[in-house]
Amino acid sequence: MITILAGGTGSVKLIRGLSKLSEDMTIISNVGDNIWLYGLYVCPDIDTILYGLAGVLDERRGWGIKGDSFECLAQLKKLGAPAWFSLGDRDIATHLLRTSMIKSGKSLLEVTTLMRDRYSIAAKVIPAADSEVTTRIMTGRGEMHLQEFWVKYRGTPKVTGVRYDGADKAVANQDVIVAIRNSDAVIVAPANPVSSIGPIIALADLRQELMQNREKVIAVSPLIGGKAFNGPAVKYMKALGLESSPVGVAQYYRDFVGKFVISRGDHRFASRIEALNMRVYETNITMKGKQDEVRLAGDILNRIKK
Ligand code: FO1
Repeated sequence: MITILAGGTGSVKLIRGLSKLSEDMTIISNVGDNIWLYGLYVCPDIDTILYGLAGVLDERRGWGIKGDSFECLAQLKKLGAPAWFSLGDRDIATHLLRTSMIKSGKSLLEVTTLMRDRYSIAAKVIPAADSEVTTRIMTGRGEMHLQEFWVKYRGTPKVTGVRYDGADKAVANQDVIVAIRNSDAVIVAPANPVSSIGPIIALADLRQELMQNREKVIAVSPLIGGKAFNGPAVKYMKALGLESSPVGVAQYYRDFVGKFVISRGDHRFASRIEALNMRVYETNITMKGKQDEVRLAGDILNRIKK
């Protein structure tokens, strides 16, 4: 049994690869980028994982449903509503169902499990917490929701800090704790450490459980050299005073990660990561197509067995 800590776009490739090789898989999804829009509860990372595993993800964008239309959004624009977040028409069905179930008393986990069943997804998908934990970005233009920073302002404002609103009061889903405890390995996906993994490890009980299982936690670097595969990882890392390299990511994870996977071309960083009491594995961590996803997943599973 394996457990994966995951964000959205960056994580889904490895998750898909692992799903082809492992039958017993639990995915712990980030909830920090969830946002309320037009009265709807939108959970981008949960949806990207579900759509990715169901084979309906828009691969070009890395989010939303492939072939979706945006008629509702166009109409909202006509009515003068703020329309900076592109919700597709079919995607809106997910948010409508989720919001109505939550309003009638269901938990985010119950809603996610229903969606997973409807898509016949074998892997368990568990939101890190049922209560709201929201990633807020401190910028030169003031504090804002992560989606406002990334989508509305296109990631341009200067970032001075990041905080996870609600994390101090939130408790992790119990299924998450049990999954970490019972898994043969816990994989930290190559996701943005600050905005995708950060909100998950900000939950004190979850972090504690990971720390107690450090030897079986294996993280895949989301950076090659000083560059992230996509998104603003480097910008957030710099704001937190972290070195923008695989070493900076390893330092951020040092309390709860025992094994760290880096690109073969990043061999020069290996000794500094080993000095954090981590075992370092070097391989090709680029995933350009479905074959790459399965290759990297296989590589990681082989390392776990050793
Ligand atoms: N990202 C964008 O850059 N622009 C969008 O308009 C946008 C809409 C959107 C709608 C649904 C959804 O699930 C994700 C969406 N994303 C969009 C992606 C999202 O902002 C982030 O990339 C994730 O939250 C990070 O994992």
